[in-house]
Amino acid sequence: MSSISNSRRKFITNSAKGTIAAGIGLSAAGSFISSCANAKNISKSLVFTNFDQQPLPYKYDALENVIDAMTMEIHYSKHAAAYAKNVKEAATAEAVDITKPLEEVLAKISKYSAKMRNNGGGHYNHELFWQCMRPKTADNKPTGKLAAAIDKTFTSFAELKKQFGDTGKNRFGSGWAWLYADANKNLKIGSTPNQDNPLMDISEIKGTPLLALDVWEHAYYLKYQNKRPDYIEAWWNVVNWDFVATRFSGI
Ligand code: MN3
Repeated sequence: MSSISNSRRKFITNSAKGTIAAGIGLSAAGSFISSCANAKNISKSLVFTNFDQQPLPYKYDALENVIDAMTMEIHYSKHAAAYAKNVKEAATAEAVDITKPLEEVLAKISKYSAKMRNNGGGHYNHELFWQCMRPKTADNKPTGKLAAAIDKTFTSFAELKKQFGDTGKNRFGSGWAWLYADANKNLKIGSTPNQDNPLMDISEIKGTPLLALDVWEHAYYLKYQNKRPDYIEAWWNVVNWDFVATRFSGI
């Protein structure tokens, strides 16, 4: 009797776990679909709800050959989650209306605290970074108007990769490499330190971010250790050029 009860209990527990796992799978699929739908609608703005961290648009192991699952999990659920939590704290302390786009705060970041600058930038940069990636595809490269603009500006996609890669490699310490559009809609490549970005009024480079690469050690150290150039070279395989093209068409 007792053993029947135990196996029944075990069955129920396992069934519950199965249901939860299936739920997570569906929810991840749903958020992936909705983020694709959102990507069609966004132009300059990323879609946030009350500065909340959005669901990752793929599973932790989806980029495994380029970014290992443990790095992705720690990066998303620890580092990026902390920026999201802390920017909301800063927003409460500094009476910021979190129903408005975070971009509006970043554009006037010189008027806010260092906590807002570091965590507002951190939150925005990571939300953009996740969407700038997708599972590895063969012959991954930009197409259409974006490809034409890249050829016009940099002479070739290979040259864009070289300049962007060098910018990421040469960022001393922690920071980001960017492909962005300046006020005249010209494509530019640049880098920012820490969690700054081209939307910020204090930034040396200014414009609309199109493609973001995190070159903080936490983004690559478990798999690549000190070899940041290897991480950057591999990263081109998972760039979501459709997302970048959508942002480019919206500026
Ligand atoms: Mn990071």
